[in-house]
Amino acid sequence: MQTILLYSHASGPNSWKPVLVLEELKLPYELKPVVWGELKKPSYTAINPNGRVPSMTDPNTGVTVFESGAIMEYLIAEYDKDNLLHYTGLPEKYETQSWLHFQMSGQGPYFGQRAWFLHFQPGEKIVPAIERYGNEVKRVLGVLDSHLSGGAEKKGGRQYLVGDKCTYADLAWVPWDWAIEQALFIPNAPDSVTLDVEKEFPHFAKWHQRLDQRPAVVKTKELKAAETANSQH
Ligand SMILES: N[C@@H](CCC(=O)N[C@@H](CS)C(=O)NCC(=O)O)C(=O)O
Repeated sequence: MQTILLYSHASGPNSWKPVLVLEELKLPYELKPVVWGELKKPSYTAINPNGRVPSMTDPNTGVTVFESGAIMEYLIAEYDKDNLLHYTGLPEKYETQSWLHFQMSGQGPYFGQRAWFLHFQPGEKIVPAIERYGNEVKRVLGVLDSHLSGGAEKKGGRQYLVGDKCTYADLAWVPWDWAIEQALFIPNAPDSVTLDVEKEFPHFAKWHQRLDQRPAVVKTKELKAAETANSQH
């Protein structure tokens, strides 16, 4: 099998979502770091018209894919032949897709905007925006926590979002979840939205810890730290 090329950036969470699948499935891949200044240049928008990372080219099929969720789905469809990270039967197949799409629409943008307004928005801090996205982050965590608690339907709670195994949908949430306590709810934030993850969302916290212990997740986290240290921005 030829090496899959993943265009990425060390510091954002999105590039690390497909890396988790590549690591879990033990596929040969190479990270092709793209510096921020190159993202909107034609040499890169030819690969990803949206000028963001990640994107992927696979010399084995000649396929190019952009958007982290789409890359995960591609890798699963093409290479998870033993169904390690997905289901083929109903309803689990579509439940898994639902959780991935919720991650793409509910976690990525809200967590991302919280980070933007807290850390990167130039000029004065816009507190209502920071607060709005902080509350949305908490709302999304509440949805996960409630589902993982299992409710009356599944006493003792769920180990994973769908069925009884870790799927690509669980993994999709991990890189943004790494940022919650380090970057999204920092002690000197200029708003009044605070968060104690373990106390407020205990089922979510246990699930995240469970995922964080997987060897592929540990390896990806180490790789992210090493790439961040070497990154040229
Ligand atoms: N929905 C996209 C979001 C991609 C995205 O926003 N990536 C960030 C890095 S984590 C990026 O490229 N930022 C550069 C920019 O906004 O110009 C995905 O999930 O792939």
